[in-house]
Amino acid sequence: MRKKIALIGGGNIGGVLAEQSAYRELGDVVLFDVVEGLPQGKALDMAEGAPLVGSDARISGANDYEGIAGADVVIITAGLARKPGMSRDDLLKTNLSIMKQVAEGVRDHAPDAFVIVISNPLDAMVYTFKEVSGFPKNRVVGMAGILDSTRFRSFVAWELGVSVKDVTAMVLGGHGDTMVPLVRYCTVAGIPIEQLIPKDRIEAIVERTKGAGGEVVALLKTGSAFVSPALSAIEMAEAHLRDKKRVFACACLCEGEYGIDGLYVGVPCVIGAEGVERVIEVEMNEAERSLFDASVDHVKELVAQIEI
Ligand code: TXD
Repeated sequence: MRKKIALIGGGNIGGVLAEQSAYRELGDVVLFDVVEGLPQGKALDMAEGAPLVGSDARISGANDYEGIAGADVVIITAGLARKPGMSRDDLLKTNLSIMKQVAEGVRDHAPDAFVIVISNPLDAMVYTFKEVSGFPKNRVVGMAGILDSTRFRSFVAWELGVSVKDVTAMVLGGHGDTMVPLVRYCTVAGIPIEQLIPKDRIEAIVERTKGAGGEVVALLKTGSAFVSPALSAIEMAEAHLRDKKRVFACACLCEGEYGIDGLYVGVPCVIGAEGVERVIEVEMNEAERSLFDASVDHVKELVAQIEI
């Protein structure tokens, strides 16, 4: 019996999520959107391509929440994406009302699901979903740090001309301009990058990582990055579905960890069959901790604007 994966939002990221979920046979896929025909059309197109990748996963589209009934995993991209010149925070008001509606739909039709929130502003949206749905914190997580860490890894690999597979990195804090790429924890096959890359180039890579989302938005002009965000969420979903105990930077509800009480913030965590199985507290030096605390303060300010 295949698992059921519901994708709430059938747009740019939702389409890649559906394709990757189905073609990797992570489970049967239901693509949900409010636009009539959009999820059904995308699902039918992907289903017709399945013989070419040998996938027997069922793919369908829905405009009613009944279609997601009993989903084991829910990934949420419902909401507006940035346009050039916009910050992620500019999306708060519009996406907040959407997220409340989505949280009620998921609560009522997929009450046992593991939920990955992608919509921006991420730290506020995942908090909103948790508050409205009432789901336990291990079953509600935000996708952000894994994407930011992946971007950091790519930039380091390109700088050194090495395989992306051999670069590990961690970006913590809020998913915005205050995010914290932890240089000391970035290695190439265990070798700290401070032994391999000059300081000024590391600083340039850190800044590019923090601005990477905006760099793509400026180029696309009509939307934001969608392949790398989708692939990041797929890693998280697969870690849960296959109980892989992967360690990722994700937006997790911190209740005491890092001295944070009751906020979703990007921290290292272990994802397995139970969802977010634990948060890992890493040591930070004074400079790193100061940047992390400033990022947490920004998340606090953002969440303070939310009226549930
Ligand atoms: O790292 C991250 N977390 C970010 C997240 C990385 C990139 C993109 N980030 C955010 O994801 C972005 O700022 C948006 O808030 C979401 C989705 O981005 P995407 O590029 O997929 O946006 P689209 O293509 O506009 O798709 C959004 C879909 C669209 O088809 C709408 O019709 C649908 O959401 N939508 C809804 N679906 C269900 N229910 C409701 N109420 C609804 N409203 C809109």
